[in-house]
Amino acid sequence: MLVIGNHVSPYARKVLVALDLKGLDYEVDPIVPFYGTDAFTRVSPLRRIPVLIDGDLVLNDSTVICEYLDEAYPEPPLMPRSPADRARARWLEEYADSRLGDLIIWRLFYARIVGPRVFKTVPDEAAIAQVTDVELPAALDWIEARAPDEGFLFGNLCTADISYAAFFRNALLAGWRIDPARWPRTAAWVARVEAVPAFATSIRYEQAIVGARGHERADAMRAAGARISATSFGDATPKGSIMLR
Ligand SMILES: N[C@@H](CCC(=O)N[C@@H](CS)C(=O)NCC(=O)O)C(=O)O
Repeated sequence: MLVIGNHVSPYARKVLVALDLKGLDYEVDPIVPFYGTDAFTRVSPLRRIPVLIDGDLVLNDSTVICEYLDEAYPEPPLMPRSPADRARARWLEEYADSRLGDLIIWRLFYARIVGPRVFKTVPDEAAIAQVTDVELPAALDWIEARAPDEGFLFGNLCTADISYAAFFRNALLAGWRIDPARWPRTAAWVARVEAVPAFATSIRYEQAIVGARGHERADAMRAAGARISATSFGDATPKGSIMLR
């Protein structure tokens, strides 16, 4: 199997952690999506990571990919068992993917890190403060009421747990940390997810590539021990983003 994507994307990280939890063999093409080639557009029409290629199956969207992995490779399961809990897990994952995606990825991480580095944009500090001081704390209040006292959301680790911990890594990379005095259950739960070996591995790769430029990431990940694909869907110069246009 091939994953196009890298551990600095919370969506790609979710898939990479799921693959490791299931002990599956895969290679990574750790491109930054804005640098994708025309071949990347053919496998990812929104020019987004992650993409999973399993034989002749090409899949987009981290949630779709994780559900496929869980059905095709059921052990260990990454969804709870009962239909009601499965539905709850999907909603919690969706909240993370859409609300935390909007706040942490588009309005914080992209504004502070990706935009200035890739597109030479200047951060709008007032817009960032609205996220860090108002909207993200409100989202944390909502999450805190649902965070588990111990263990994970539904007993065993599931995709939704991975999703939350993945977004909070990007918040941290952009300088925002969960305050354990204000959101103690969330802080402790996210720390438990980060300590799961497959997630801890993803942090090691994240640290290896976070400072590297797009075209240096494959070498940085190879040096850290990852299996990197021989060919790449990435280019040397950015082509742009549907979202940031
Ligand atoms: N719903 C998608 C979202 C994927 C996504 O937005 N990925 C970001 C990286 S964090 C991306 O590829 N952005 C490139 C762009 O929008 O131009 C999923 O769950 O996979």
